[in-house]
Amino acid sequence: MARVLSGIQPSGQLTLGNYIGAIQNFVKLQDEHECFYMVVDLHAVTVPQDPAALREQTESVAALYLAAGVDPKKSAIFIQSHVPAHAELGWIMTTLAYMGELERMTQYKEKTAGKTSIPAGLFVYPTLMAADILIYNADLVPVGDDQKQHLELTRDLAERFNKRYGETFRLPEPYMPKVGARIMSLDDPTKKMSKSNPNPNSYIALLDEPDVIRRKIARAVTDSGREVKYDPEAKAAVSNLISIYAHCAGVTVEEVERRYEGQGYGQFKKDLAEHVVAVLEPLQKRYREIRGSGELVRVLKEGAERASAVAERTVALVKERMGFLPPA
Ligand code: AQP
Repeated sequence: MARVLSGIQPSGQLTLGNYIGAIQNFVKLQDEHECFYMVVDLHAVTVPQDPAALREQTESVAALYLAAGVDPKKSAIFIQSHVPAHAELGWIMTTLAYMGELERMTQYKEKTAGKTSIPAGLFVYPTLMAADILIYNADLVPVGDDQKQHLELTRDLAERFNKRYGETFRLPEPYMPKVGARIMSLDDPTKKMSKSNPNPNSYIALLDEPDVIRRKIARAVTDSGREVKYDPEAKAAVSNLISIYAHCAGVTVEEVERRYEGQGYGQFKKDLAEHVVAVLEPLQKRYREIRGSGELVRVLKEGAERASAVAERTVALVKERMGFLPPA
């Protein structure tokens, strides 16, 4: 069975971008693959986090996985820092990477633009991500388009290791949605929807109340003209809303265009809000039930045990291949 690995940072409230770009595929893949889904808290601290908020968000992300339909009987759900082998292989990957290739990472450039004090963790983030994936010898990584470059680096590091020390790692492939691999901000369609954006009107949080969702969509920027037409170049804002609609209503982009032919943006936006609410309301209900039960503690413990068994084996092999002296 092919193996799948992915994770999300507990660096804020999860957004519809995280859901469409990643979590929907987590659920889709778990029936026919061996899946490992983690909450990547070690990545979140590459920028400063308030300790109480980090604890709350870490639990919240794990509960959202369950609420969205990730099934702990099929998938290992765990917290990255509960499997210390990630940090150990992360260091080893850092020693394989070159400064130049890390400096080329778009996400690093975006997150550090205009800053003078840049945390070193932000710079080496992709080497820890490479370790996260390679430690499970994952075949597939469900991610949004923004993570594709990091995945390419992961493949390069795996190949470098294999060449130097002998065949050890499988080369992972990205698994992305065809439409909506990059959901854009509601207030600026040139930026991706991001949970750490300081403007909450730029994203729909998975836990936003229905009325908040309706208000945010009503306010979302559109393009000039009034045609509901998918054209990411000329009509970036409306195309983004069409992608969201298509995902939430479970229809194609062409079907969305057909439904709103000659109707303008008003009705389209109203219906879009209702489709988003219809997806998120039941998810929120399940989320509240999960948070109110003791289920999460058990799921995360079992998930970490399953993940550790695989991760520790990989790290032991890597260290042996590299010539680390084993403990007596
Ligand atoms: N806007 C998006 N469209 C499609 N996919 C997205 N993802 C994130 N935003 C979008 C996918 O969600 C997964 C988790 O991402 P992450 O939390 O590890 O980091 P990120 O990509 O940096 O996500 P955010 O929301 O933008 O977080 P912050 O603001 O903390 O940096 C990944 O698979 C990502 O592709």
